[in-house]
Amino acid sequence: MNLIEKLESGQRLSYEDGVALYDLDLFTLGMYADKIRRNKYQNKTYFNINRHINPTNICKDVCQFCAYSASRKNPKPYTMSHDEIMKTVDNSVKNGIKEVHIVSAHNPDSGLQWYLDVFRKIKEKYPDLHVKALTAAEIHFLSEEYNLSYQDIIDKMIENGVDSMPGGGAEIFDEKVRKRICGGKVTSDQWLEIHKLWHTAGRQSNATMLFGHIEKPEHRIDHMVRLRELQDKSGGFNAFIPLVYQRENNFLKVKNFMKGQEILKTMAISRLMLDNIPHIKAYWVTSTVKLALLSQEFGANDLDGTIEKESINSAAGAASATGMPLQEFVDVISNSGFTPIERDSLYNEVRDWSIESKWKLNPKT
Ligand code: V47
Repeated sequence: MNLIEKLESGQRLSYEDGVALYDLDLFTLGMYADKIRRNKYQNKTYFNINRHINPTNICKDVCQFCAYSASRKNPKPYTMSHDEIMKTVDNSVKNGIKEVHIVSAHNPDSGLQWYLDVFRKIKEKYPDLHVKALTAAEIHFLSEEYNLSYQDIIDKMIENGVDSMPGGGAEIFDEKVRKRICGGKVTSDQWLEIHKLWHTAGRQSNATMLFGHIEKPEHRIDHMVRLRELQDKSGGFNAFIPLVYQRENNFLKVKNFMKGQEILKTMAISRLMLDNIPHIKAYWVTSTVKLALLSQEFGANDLDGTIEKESINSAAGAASATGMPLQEFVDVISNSGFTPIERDSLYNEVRDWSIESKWKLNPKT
């Protein structure tokens, strides 16, 4: 069976097929990715009302792509107090957030208990607020600092109110590329092992991929195949999030920025390769809002959320420092021809905002 026949029949694609997909033209890829997306979700695009909190930028690791951690590129170290974090959560809850997404640098001074206490405080005050916290990279860091197993840290996270794990820290699994861009932090096998343990505990998580730096298309496909293999066994990944590399204020010297076409191709190929991960998220923070909206026609069915404030990607040039107001978020999805569906953090549908918006504009209808 040739590649087009496989795409027509929906047969699982091999690593070699995945690499060959990059030789197809964008519209062919888009057509097949869109077909799958529409079969599963029709015209719906999911988003949630969330808040990102990045409590500290002091980091023991030096990832070459990172502009967020305090270093000679960003000489402004900070650590938020629990009071500051709680005030932020209080304000955001008043603004209607349903999820708080807490990820940080690997700060040896903060301490495991510091994290656990803040998760517990949030959960005690707001039992219905979904806490998505700690990347596999942070779990690995904490396990080394405190000489605890991954399982110990995971048990403590669950005891203290963490509901799900974000997908950060995956970067690119290929060991040679990984060594160059973030040698010294969690390895690919360890990242996958931590998510496997999390899924075995009955919990769900996401998976990211950082692309558009020094990696090649075959590394992206290898990354997707490794995730697909784990998902076959553990089944706990909700969403795959291809993160477009932002090139400002960091140590990686990347001359050629990816073209929009390559970003859309990667979005479509993610949908085609990852037949067992339900949601493909176009993270507007790194792709730009315009490309995220276009990605809806190239396999993506989720646009993350309103965010309110974001520090990691905005430090490297993304226009996400202040999030996006809810009405604007809903409007851009509607105006691009899709139906904005608010979801909870585990992808249960909460509200159809196209109806809500119409009602707001004309309360009598
Ligand atoms: O892990 C760091 C990435 C990630 C850069 O799980 C960069 O729902 C681009 O993981 N250019 C953090 N990316 C963000 C993240 C995430 C975001 C949204 C949703 C979810 C989810 C997870 O940001 C890091 C790293 O891979 N990152 N520097 C940069 N220069």
